[in-house]
Amino acid sequence: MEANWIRALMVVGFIFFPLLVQGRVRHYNFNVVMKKANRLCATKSIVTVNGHSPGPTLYAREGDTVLVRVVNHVKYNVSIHWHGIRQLRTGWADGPAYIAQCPIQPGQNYVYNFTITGQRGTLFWHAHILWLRATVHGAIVILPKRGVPYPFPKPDVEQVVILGEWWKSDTEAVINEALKSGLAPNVSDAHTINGHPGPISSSCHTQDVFVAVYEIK
Ligand SMILES: [Cu+2]
Repeated sequence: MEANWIRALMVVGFIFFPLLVQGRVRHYNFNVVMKKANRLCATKSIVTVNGHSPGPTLYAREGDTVLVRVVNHVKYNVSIHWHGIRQLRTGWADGPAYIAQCPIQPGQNYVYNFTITGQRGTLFWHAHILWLRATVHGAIVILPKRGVPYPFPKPDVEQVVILGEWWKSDTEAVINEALKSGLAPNVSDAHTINGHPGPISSSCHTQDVFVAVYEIK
């Protein structure tokens, strides 16, 4: 009778202990697609992840494994770098094109597979080829393991803030021109908060303004 108990406990332990130690697997789909964007009284097509710039925020806990399937639907070669993530024995998931991997060609896909070990906080991901990072970027929020607090009081609200830049012209044209001439690339037309320049010159488009919605409990 007692042996059965021990056996049952061992079975439960074998199932749940690895879950506690290793964490969950988090799946994300990144569809790299073109999208029309209106900013600073001008419209242009930009490269995005899932039609948004900044793209989706990744959420994971320390110890989790992150799987991101990137499908390339644009005419450019693409790769994504997980900025600040320690790639322990997963160098092929780091992202720099022609260094850690061959870029993902148009019509192709690639699954980034890495485990987050020994780090927490907010990092970011971005394209790591050409100048696609101008619009292909987003945040990675790494929460502590369940039951482990941050070393500061729990905030009332949390908001991801990504600072970027906006060029009215196509960013690939900007970098190509600079490489051809040998001169510095044209400076951007505006800085952005979460992809929005703000109503700086005039407010042609509602997309110029970033609006944060808070629910304070
Ligand atoms: Cu980076």
